[in-house]
Amino acid sequence: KTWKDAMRGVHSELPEVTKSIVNHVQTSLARAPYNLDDLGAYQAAALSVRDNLIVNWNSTQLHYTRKAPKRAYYLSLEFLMGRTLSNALLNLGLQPTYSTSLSNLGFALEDVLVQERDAALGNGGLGRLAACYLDSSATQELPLWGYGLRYKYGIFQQLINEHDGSQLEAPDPWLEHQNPWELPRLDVTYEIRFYGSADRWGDGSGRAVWSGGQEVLAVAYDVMIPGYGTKNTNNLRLWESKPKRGFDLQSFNAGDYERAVETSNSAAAITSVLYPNDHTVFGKELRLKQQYFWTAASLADMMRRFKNLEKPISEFAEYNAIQLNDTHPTMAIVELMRILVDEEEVPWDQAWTIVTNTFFFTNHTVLPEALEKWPVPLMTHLLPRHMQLIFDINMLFLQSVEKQFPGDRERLARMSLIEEGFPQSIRMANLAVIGSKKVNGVAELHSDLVKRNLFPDFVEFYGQSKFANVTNGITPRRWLDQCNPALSELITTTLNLPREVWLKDLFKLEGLLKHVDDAKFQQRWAAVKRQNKERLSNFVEKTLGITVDADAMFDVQVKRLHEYKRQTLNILGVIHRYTTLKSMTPAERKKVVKKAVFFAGKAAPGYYIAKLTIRLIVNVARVINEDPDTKDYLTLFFLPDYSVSLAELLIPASDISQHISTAGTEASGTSNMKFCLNGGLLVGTVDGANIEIAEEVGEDNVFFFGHLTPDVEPLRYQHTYHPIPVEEKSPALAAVLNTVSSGIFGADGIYEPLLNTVRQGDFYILTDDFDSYIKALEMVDEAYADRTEWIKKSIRTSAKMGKFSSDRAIQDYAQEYWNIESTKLVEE
Ligand code: DL6
Repeated sequence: KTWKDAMRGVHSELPEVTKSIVNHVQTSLARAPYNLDDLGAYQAAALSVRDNLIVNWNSTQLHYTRKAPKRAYYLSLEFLMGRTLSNALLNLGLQPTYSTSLSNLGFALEDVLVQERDAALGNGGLGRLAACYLDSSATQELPLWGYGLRYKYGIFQQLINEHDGSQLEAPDPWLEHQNPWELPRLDVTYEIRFYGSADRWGDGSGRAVWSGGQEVLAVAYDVMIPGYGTKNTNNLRLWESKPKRGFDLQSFNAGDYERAVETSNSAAAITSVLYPNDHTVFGKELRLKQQYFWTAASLADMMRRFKNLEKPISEFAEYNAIQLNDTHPTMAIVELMRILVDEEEVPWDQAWTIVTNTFFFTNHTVLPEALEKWPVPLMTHLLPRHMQLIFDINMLFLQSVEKQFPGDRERLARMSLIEEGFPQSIRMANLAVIGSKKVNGVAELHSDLVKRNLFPDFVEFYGQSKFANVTNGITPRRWLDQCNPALSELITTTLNLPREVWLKDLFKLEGLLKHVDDAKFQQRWAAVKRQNKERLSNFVEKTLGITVDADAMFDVQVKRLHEYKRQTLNILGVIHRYTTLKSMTPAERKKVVKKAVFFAGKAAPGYYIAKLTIRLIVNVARVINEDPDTKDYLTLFFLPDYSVSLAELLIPASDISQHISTAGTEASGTSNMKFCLNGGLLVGTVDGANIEIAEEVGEDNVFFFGHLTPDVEPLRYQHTYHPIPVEEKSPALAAVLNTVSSGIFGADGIYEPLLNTVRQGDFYILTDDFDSYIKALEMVDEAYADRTEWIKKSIRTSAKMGKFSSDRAIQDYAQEYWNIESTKLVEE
């Protein structure tokens, strides 16, 4: 049937799904069917799928309310969700039905799916992890809600300047078209106060009254999170800020229209934009406003739900566990104290016991520039009552430290919530630690560094048991089944198991190991990779207008641009390969493994060196891809505007991916898991989750290089006090730096500031790691030349990725931290 047939009054004969799509076109979109485009078809299909989600979501929420289990809440300033339609179809088991219905209406599901704009409410790993955990908690039927902000603008769109190759930023108006995946809850609102004054009761109770200032309205938007293979549908509640009143009537009546709308504009500004920095903090008032607005609204909401249970307030922690995704939501600790002490009149000590049994804190980075600190004057001005509470918490905490370590003033100074200085500032990480029941890092090595380098005093004070590890995970639904349907199909037939089984128990992939030597299976495995490489090549050709040879080895590094992630090392390595190729005879070149190198990632708009790195990559690509001597052997691409959707294209196509941070700097990394799950091999340093990946897949299936974590500090010391010239340390690297300086990738010394980060100081130890990096890449070439062995490595890698399912990670949290249980929706 064609779309037109469908519209000729034959509704009653159409299958339910087709009818529902048609109805949405006519009613929700109010569009005429005959000239409906792919975007319209996407919107109608999405609304139709949403109808299913709403039914399941409602039943789940009702079920949770009736059962009243202990709930967990995941507080994250970032949720990098990507597209929803394909995920919802998969999880609801409706993919084939919608594919057929759309096809009957004249649309191809693949064309419709790509119409959706990514929901990009996050910067990178931290936000995507939150999204994976939502998927897993719904799949595991755990009563968990996410709480975040409904930014009007997500992470900026990245453009590349055609003239000089630099990054340009444009806004991401992702809500421009209707967003079918959210339900505005105009009835769920809270008033959130800022500024004003806090007056203590002065009766020794610690209580105070906070009044005056500005009040802003938090309005809830609910995003439905379907579980895979279950009807359980969890909720992500995002808050939007709105003025409490439309505008100031007094100013309006006096004819001062600008003033009349000023407050309303400032209220709306709170949730207008996501801060685009992932490892640096700037201490801006608007950011603190975002953090408090979000945590206060979320806690008010939890409190309202808890009160409906009619349990004594002393049981709050028995019904609620709150996970702090990094320090961004730490104000929730202080806000819960405020609610308990000032509003519920709970005695201070009891209130603190409730708080410290409710919260759990995950640290996501050891980089010092990411540790949040708020100036005391700013906190006093914006949240006067919270500042009082922080001082009180600190005083009582330091008294207890003093008891355990009498007279140790330096220790007190280090552990204090207040850092001395002009002005004083509040150490949010210390507050998160003392206000939480447990603290964890996100990979074994990182959790160790958290204890040893970040919080050693706190480990001594509280003991080891408060500090633990939960290695990150990724959802195999999105990061295998959805992004790599051909591989998923091959796995299902090879394991001879329904995909529902292995997608929910990823350890089942180990069953592939017994087929590793089967030549037919190897061929099929290689054919899937090839197909994915062609899919990426087509995309590159469409977007950049450059042909990519799918026979080449695809080498990918995609992640935020950051000095510690060392994209610089990679691009310098590419230049080394290029100059080596140039120095060869044509006959010698023919023996070299052909390679296509891909980069993608955004740099924070104010991060000069990271932006300069992008510029270098783009300009090196321009030279290399045009060079007739080498272009058949080496090509280079910077794909603009990296996103979840672009990752879904790139990851299945990689032969090798690079995770090459300076040892001890990458907390975990999660894209390393995604690449390996899709049969890509890993070049990496002994850092973050790379280590655990190697433990699982075997060291002979990864390409490790570089110095280890304990070497890094001594090397930095050496660089500062006994510097050795690059020429001496690594002549190969010195030659590469000189090639860049020579101006062939851009004259006028534009890259000198970037090169100087290596030549002088070299904080990220590129000079020390360069030679072993090049060696590792040579070993990759060698291994790749033996196609059969390579394919076996690829199969073995994928087969051993069970540990890295986010289902395992979320179960760790549920059992070891939150103490919540699976609460399956049973229909009555
Ligand atoms: O835990 C998720 C992710 C890790 O995999 C990365 O290694 C880490 O860099 C990232 N951390 C951040 C920093 N955010 N803050 N603060 O994004 O977390």
